[in-house]
Amino acid sequence: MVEKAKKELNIKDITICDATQQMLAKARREGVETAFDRAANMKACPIGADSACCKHCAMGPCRLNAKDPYGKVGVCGATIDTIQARNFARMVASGAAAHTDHGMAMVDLFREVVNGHIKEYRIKDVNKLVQVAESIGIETEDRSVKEIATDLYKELERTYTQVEGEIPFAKRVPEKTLEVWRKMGIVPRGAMREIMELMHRTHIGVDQHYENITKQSSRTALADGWGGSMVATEISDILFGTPTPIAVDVNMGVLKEDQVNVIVHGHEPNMFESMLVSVNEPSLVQAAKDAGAQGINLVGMCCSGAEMMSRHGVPHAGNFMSTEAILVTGAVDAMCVDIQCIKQGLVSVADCYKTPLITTNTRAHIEGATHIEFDDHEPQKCTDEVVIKAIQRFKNRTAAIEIPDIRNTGIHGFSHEYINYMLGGSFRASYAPLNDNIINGRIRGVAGVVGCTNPRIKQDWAHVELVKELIKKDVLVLQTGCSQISLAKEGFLTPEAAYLAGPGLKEVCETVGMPPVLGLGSCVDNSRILIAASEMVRVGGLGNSIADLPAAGAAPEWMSEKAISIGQYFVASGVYTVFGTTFPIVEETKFHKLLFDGLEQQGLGKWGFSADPYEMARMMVDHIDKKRKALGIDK
Ligand code: SF4
Ligand code: MSK
Repeated sequence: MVEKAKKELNIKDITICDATQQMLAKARREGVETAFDRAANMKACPIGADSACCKHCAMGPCRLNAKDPYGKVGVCGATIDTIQARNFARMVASGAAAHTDHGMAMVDLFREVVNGHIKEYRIKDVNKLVQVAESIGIETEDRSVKEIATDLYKELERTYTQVEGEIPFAKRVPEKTLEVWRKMGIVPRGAMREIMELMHRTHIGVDQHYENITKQSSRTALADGWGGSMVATEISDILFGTPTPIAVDVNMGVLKEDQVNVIVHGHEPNMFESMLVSVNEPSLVQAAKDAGAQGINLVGMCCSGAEMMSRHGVPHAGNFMSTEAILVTGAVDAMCVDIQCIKQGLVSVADCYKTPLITTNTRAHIEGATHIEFDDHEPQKCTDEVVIKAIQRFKNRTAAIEIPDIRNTGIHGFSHEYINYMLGGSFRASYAPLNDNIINGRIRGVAGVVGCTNPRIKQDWAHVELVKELIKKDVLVLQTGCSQISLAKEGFLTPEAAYLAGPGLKEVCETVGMPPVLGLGSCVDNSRILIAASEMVRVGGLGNSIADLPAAGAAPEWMSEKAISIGQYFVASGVYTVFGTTFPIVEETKFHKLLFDGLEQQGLGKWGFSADPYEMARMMVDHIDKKRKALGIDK
């Protein structure tokens, strides 16, 4: 396999990340296979790629013909529209489940901290606690932290379990957006109910109207964006601190040859927080020194990495498509993972370099990895053990070590609160300067560019080219997840990158001293973009709903079902959302017309697709201009 891949792949064609290129070359020399090789050797199934097949029952699996989509139906009679809508719905359900289960774990932790059962974590950001409580109508005046926190826990728990009525953060949705949702019957109840209903509806023989299925997809996705994800972000801020801008090094050069290198990769901040304590534990630091190391070097990857980078300035080594490549350095003494976006392929690469790959979450074991269960009630038990294993591996290093000498310093940690503060003035009114700069045209609009990297497209390339085009056209870019790391590696998250922006955006960046690309954190922190959008509506001058804003979203290299859920909650919130690489749909079907046009006519946003980042930029800028014109601010 690898031999064949060697002939087929030019490393420069599969990633623009220099460090990943260097490591893929080393992997080739050492006969190590990665997802890039497997992607080259496994053509994506064309029927599945078009979402023209169904395996929802044993009368099938059935496959229709994407070239003649109405030429036949499934054995049960399901049409192409039903099949596509159901497949799409199940992606939304799975993605929303991932975010909301993560959010619920954060709420569980919060409850245990508030009732005193967990002492290792505490409420770190009391201001944020008060602010979140007030945003959903909890009385805070003359009340203790414990009283407020207890009420907040009870309220936020409803985000998951509420059987009827609207979830708590529906109160944060701009009135006109909420009105549209109410009219359509898509204001979410608790996520458990929405996901359960969506799975029920997509069972054989239940909901067989693509429009009705898609309505429930919207409701479920909204339970993610304005529910599970938003709660995860807010609780994490309350417990671990709200990020503020901080200079951080990104890229594989953050590994240190003379230190014990521990990588944490995944999505939950609690294990990573505990690891931060463990790597600073004096007895473990001494043990590392006794083993001949200069110290213990903690590094993040993927989304928990993005979160810890934003909060604590922990260096970040790379995004999703670099997680196998970094093991090839030979310098990783332990990779500790929790949930989401952990490739099973890490096991064999880690094995080649005798790096312990350690799973920690009860939901996510991997065959061949070592499992050390993480328990919030005694967090350091797990993370200390990981560090001990890493020290042992350091002592017995045998692999040839080669660390790419590349580090890119950038400014990360722009929470929505900080954007408020940075753009001037008191809370609430403080989005006014952003709105003013949009109204006066210095900033043309705002774009969220987010999401994964995917071996079906040159790693980082579409992210970087898209963002370059957008800022050149005076569009302020907000980023999260792996996309943020793609741009950080290219130096865009620095105030100095303002010179790459158009004249208006450049002037604003230079005045405020901010980068033209603002990094907001992990995938669940896309909820920060929703809150920022709501604030922009509330401040005024840019219409009455999120759909009125000169704004657009994109995930140019997406790969996960979570990305589809995120895309659908942005669309349902009123945002034009453009995906790249591929889209699971047959063009010109009724379902395609619904997603790419009909939803907008119903008062929501709509989907767009292009595999070409320049075309994506054009589509987004055209949309922003269309909204500016509608607002009468196009001159
Ligand atoms: Fe085929 Fe219908 Fe069964 Fe799907 S649900 S596999 S279309 S028979
Ligand atoms: S980690 S969902 S690859 S952004 Fe959040 Fe990155 Fe996408 Fe996973």
